[in-house]
Amino acid sequence: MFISFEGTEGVGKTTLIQKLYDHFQFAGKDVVLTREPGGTPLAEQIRSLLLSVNHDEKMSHDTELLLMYAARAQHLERVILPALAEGKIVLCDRFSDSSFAYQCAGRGLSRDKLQLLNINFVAKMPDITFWLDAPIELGMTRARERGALDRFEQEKVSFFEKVRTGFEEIHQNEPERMKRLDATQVPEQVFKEALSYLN
Ligand code: Z5A
Repeated sequence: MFISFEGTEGVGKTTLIQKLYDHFQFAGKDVVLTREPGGTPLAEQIRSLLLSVNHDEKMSHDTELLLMYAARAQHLERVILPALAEGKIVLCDRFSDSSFAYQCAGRGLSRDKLQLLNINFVAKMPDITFWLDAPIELGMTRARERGALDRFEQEKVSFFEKVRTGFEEIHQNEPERMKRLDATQVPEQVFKEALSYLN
């Protein structure tokens, strides 16, 4: 089973994934925990490029989109597809829904561009996606206690509001795959809600 986790920053994706990882391991399942952008050494290098604020020039939106998919292609081929072929459970912190929410809804890139990339480079979509939803300010407050902000975290609230609308749109279009979790709840409750969809 391929499970992805989506949402705006600081909503608790990493926290939930860790709980589910522990849960599956305790149950004796073979489980792989991974993330995007990243998940392989090469894709992690692309992640560094994407998140770095130390570029001398502004990264174009198209470049950002293509780097996301370059990392994803590597990640799918090297990690996700082999793990699924071996019958493992894959827990992935963000996947292509993030590209729709951030690069299309957030940055304003056309859906046609994204669709072209998905059709050609995404051989497998998640079986289930958890969208952790919470007001933008709540996630920002949680996440920003960590310190230095990456290139995405430096965006304004209005950008993240658009991103949230993007996730809402996917949820409306694909309610069977994308489940909305109320991320304002305490972590234990978010975990229980997620489990209820898996049992
Ligand atoms: N991006 C993109 O644009 N396009 C793409 O296709 C992809 C990604 C794949 C990096 O992602 C950036 O890449 C991302 C979008 C872009 N940028 N942004 N924003 P990332 O997933 O690495 O970055 P992130 O979203 O900023 O992750 P995060 O800040 O680590 O958030 P999180 O994993 O959802 O939250 P957390 O680490 O579990 O929790 C944050 C804090 O809140 C922490 O102190 C927890 O202890 C606390 N927490 C967690 N849950 C709770 C609850 N329920 N109550 C109270 N406190 C909580």
